[in-house]
Amino acid sequence: MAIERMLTEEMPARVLVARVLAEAGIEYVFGISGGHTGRIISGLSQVQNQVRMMTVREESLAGVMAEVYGRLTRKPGVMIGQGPWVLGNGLLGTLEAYLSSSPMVLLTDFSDAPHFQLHAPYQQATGDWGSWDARRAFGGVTKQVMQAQEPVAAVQATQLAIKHAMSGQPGPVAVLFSHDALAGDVGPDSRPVLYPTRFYLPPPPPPADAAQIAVVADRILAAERPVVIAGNGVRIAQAYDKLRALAETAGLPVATTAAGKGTFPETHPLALGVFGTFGTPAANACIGEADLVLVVGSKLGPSDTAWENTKLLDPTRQAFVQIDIEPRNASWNYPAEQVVLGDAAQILGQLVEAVRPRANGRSQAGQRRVVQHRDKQGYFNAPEYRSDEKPILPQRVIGELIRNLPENGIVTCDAGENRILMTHFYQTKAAGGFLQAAGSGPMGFGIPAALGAKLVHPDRPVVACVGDGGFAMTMNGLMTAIEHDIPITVVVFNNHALGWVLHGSGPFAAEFKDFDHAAIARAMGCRGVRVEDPAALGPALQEAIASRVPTVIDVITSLKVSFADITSPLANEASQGYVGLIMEVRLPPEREAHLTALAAESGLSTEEVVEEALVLWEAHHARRARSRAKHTPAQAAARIRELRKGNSVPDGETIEDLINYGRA
Ligand SMILES: Cc1ncc(C[n+]2csc(CCOP(=O)(O)OP(=O)(O)O)c2C)c(N)n1
Ligand SMILES: [Mg+2]
Repeated sequence: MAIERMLTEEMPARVLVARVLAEAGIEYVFGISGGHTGRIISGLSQVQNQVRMMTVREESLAGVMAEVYGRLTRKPGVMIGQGPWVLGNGLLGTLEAYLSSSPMVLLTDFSDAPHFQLHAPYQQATGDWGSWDARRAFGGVTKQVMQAQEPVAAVQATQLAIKHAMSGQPGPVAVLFSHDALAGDVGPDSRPVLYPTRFYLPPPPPPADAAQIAVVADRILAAERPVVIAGNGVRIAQAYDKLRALAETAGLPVATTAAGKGTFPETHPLALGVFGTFGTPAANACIGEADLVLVVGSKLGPSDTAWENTKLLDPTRQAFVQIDIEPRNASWNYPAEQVVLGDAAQILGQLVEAVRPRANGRSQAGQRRVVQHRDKQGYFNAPEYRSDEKPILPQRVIGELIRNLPENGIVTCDAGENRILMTHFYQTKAAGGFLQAAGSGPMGFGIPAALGAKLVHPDRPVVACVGDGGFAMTMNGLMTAIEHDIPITVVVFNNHALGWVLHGSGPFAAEFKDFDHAAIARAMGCRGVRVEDPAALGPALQEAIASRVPTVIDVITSLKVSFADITSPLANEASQGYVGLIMEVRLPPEREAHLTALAAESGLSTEEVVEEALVLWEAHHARRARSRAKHTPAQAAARIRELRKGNSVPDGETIEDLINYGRA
């Protein structure tokens, strides 16, 4: 059948841009009107029954909501707004989409004024003298930048942006509209001719070559200790079911990357949880002894792989098979014996069929290996899940989330120590139940991510888990939740600090005052409760989920557990002093000699002295932050008296001095 033209009559370009989105099946546009994009938004008013405009309170929320919409639906999430603010404020989600391969389209503008372009009108982004350069700026953080200078191009660029965002490895594409592009009309006889948007939606990639699938199936069946590493690519490809089918058919234990957490239920008898730097010891043990590693949709970045510790992953003793949509991701950080390029869902489906006839008994064998590792290393069974301590331990908060969220619940994470603890301790019950930034790690991600996830899955309870730092960055998302009736729950791990920073490099510039986030939420029209008693947390969660009103639960949490406590020894061993992720103590050179002397005098190792200094430093911090550290001031004083005994601390040294040894 012949292909029809897009238009039968003349229409304004701004309306056609909106129509393209509707034709692509995109249900939401997130943003704030500004510059020339106001015209597109007025165009959107004409397709309201298909595309809903979600006005947010700040562009960073629009960016994250769009990114998450793209990640969960495979359709581009659209952010709209004026150039400078989509670039600057909206960067959180754009960068995340760029690094984690989420399809996204940015509809933004040059803020140019016709005739005056060379005289640098206010806010102009053409790159001419006196204006800023949107092409260059967006070029560094998107897959592609398109520009539209006249009406036909406005429509065409929108169609092509959708195509580019979805093709191959997905990502964000920016469309920069000039004033003139949105000011005119387009007719059926336009040059070039416009065609309906469905022809620009990329077809699914072709299936993998059958002969190669057969080879990979043979390798899987021949392996004695095969294991799967599932990454965020499984989520983008919506391959949850196929992953599960392959794991069950071939008896493959499944670990995920941190970004891939939530692609395989961690309650499944073949699940190992997250592996690597902040992973479960069971996952790391099983992967370390694997003879075949099937990597699905993961770049295997060093921060995931315990800094490429060869005790974990080592292609000289393990066969790697890698499934990826992007050739440049395959055989990148680890050489793979077999690379299967294509769509993860499709390839996993092909593999299921190929192994099924010969997979007898494999499922049981895989489960036995998982049980062994879980029994030996433990698996989501930390006693702290039920700790009654006050302030409440983060593990207890996570335990309550596990116990009180229904099977289909979704949690979204922010950045910070709370995210690392969630990654390590939270046990997902269903595929799709966990979402965190996969590429970058921005604070302020959790709330807009929950809003985006709730729009995609209105029938699943969605809980954003955020730190007090991250909460403040995007708490205006609660206004959007009220305005657009998006009933999410927000759990604040309120430790009055940038916990990650505090445990990484000390309390300087890392402490916060106590704010009543529940009261802030109530003032916005949400429900808000503060929880200081661990026993009150479960009921608070139950009520929040049942209420169907946006709710903030402000939980006063302890700083007692640090990311260092759950960092895999494999990562510490291989990090080679990588600063910023692995807690380490560096001393200025003049202190180094003193430390050695102190160690010699005290009979302790230098490591022990440093450890002691750190404890004292925490105690010092604890005094100021009302005792939330391992040692009370009294215990700390006793300890330093002990050190002073036997002259281990030279006269004239103050506690303050000793404390300072622990500081970078
Ligand atoms: C937007 C942004 N700014 C700064 C950082 C660096 N950073 C990572 S974690 C963190 C501390 C987060 O504090 P909070 O949200 O209270 O969580 P906690 O670590 O206390 O659990 C900081 C500053 C970041 N990741 N993102
Ligand atoms: Mg905090």
